[in-house]
Amino acid sequence: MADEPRTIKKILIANRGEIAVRVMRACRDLGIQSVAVFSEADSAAYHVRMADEAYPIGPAPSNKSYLVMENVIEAAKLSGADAVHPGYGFLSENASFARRCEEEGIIFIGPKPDTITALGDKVEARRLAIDAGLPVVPGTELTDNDPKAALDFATEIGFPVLIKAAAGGGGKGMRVVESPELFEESLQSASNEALNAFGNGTVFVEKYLLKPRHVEIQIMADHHGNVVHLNERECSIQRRHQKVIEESPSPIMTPELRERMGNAAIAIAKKAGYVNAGTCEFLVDQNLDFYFLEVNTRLQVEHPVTEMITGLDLVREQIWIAEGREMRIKQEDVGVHGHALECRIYAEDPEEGFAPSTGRLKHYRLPQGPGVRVDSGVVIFSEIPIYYDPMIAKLAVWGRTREEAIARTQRALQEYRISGVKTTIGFHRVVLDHPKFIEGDMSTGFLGEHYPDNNYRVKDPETAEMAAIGVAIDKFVRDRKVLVSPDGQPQFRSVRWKDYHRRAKLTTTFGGNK
Ligand code: MV4
Repeated sequence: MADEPRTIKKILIANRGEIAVRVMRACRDLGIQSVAVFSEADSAAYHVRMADEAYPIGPAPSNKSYLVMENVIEAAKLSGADAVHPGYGFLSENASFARRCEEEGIIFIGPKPDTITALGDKVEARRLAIDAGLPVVPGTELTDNDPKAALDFATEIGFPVLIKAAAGGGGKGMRVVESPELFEESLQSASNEALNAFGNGTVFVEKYLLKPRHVEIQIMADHHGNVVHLNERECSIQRRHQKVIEESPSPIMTPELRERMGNAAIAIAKKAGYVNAGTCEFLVDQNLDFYFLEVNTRLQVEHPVTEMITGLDLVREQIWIAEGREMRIKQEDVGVHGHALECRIYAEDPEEGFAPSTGRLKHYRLPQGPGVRVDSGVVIFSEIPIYYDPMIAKLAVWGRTREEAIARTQRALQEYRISGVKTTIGFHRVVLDHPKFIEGDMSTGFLGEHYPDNNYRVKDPETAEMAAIGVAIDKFVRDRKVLVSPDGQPQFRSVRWKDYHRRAKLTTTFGGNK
C-alpha cells in the first residue's frame, strides 16, 4: 500500500470482552465509529453496549460465531465499516480472514496475509530469523519427520531436547525429551497431537533450555518500510502457557541488551515485510544470552504495560498505520518511563486448580488511584459465560520504580472487589508478595517451582489461624476506635468478633478480599 492514505471512519471489532472495549475506546478518542459483533451469549455484554452499533453473528460457541469469517465479513459489509480490528485470539492470526477482508475492500488492521502465514509456521519463522541474523536455539529445520534423522540430530545437539509443532502455540504438540530411548515415541505423540490440534503434524527439534525467561519485544511497522521497537515485556510468570503477570521493563534489562534485542526484532520484521503491531518473542538464559522463539502477528493482551512506560496508544498507532500513513514514532523518541505491571484477572478458582468459574457478577468494584488502569470486559451484573476465555479484566499499574509499581498493584488488588465468581485476584497478591518475585528473580518455571501442586495457600493451618487472629484483632480494635464519636458519645453499631475472624481467615489463608 504505497498509495494514498485512506481515512478510516468506522471500525468493526471482531472480538469480545476487554479487548473489544479497549479498541472501541481508541475509536472514540479518534472520532471513529465502532461496530460490535456478538454471539447469542453476549447480547447484553459490555462490548456490545460500548459500541455505536452491533450485529449478531451466531450461537454462543465461538466456532459458530466469533470464528465464522463469513458472518463477521457480512456484519462488516452491512455496517459499512471500512476496517476490521481483530483483537487477539479468534481470527486475529488467521491469514484467510485477513485476505477475505482485503478482497471485500475492508482494511484488516494487522499485518499482510502472507506475513501472517509465513510467521505462523514456526519452522518458516525460524528460517526467517536465521536469515535476518538472529540467534536461535540450536535446532533442526528438518520437517519431513524422518525419525532416524531427527534422533541423530537430537543426539548431536545433546539431550534434553524439545520437540515443537511447526503450527504450534500454547504448548500443544510440545514434548521435552530427556534421553534417546524416549525420543521416537515422543516424536510420534507430539506429531499426532499437532495434527489433531492444527491439522499439521510437522514438528521440529530444539535444544531444551532450562528455566529460561520469556522476554518479548513490541514492534511497530508502517507500509513505508519504517520499523521501530517499543521496548520489552517480561512475561515469565505464566502457568500452562497462560501468562499471568507481565511487566515492562524486564528486571534483567540493560540499555545494551535492549538495543541488541530490539535490533534483532526489527531485523526479522524487515525480513518478513512486517506491517502494523507485532511481538517478537525471545527466550533469555541465565547468561543473558537471548534466542528467537516466534513472532506474534497481533496486538497482545499485555500491550498496556508498553503503553504505560512509553506513553503511546498502540491501538491508535495501529489505526494510523492501517490508514497507510507514515509512522510518527521515531526510535530515538521511544523511552522507558517508570515501570508497569499487569495482572490478568481470570474468572477461575485458584483453589480448584484454576477451574473456570462462571456466573453473574453480584458485586464489582474497580480499584482506582495513582497509576491504576483497568481494562475490564465486564461490569456489575455481567454474566460470565462458559464459552470463552475466562479472562475478565486486566489490571495494569504504573510506578516510577518497580517497587512503587508492585506496592501500587498490591493496593489496587486489595481494592478490587468481585463477587459472584471466583477470581485470580488473591493469587496475584500471593505471587506479588513472593521474595523472589520482589527481587525480580524469575523464569518460566517460577510458578511450578514456588507453588508446586497449584498450592497458593498458607501451608500450615496453625500458622494461618494465628495470622487470621492477628489480623482480626487489629481490625477489630481499629473499628472500635472509630466507634467513639468526637463528642465522646459511643456510637451503637454491632461489631462482632466472629465477622472479623471470618474475614481475616479469607485474607490470610489466601490473600482474598471478600
Ligand atoms: C522453549 C523452551 C525451552 N527451550 N524452547 C513454550 C511455548 C512455545 N512458544 C515455546 N516454549 C518454550 N520453548 C526451547 N528450546 C521453553 C518454552 C517454554 C515457555 C516459553 C515461553 C513462555 C512460557 C514457557 C513455558 C514453558 C516452556
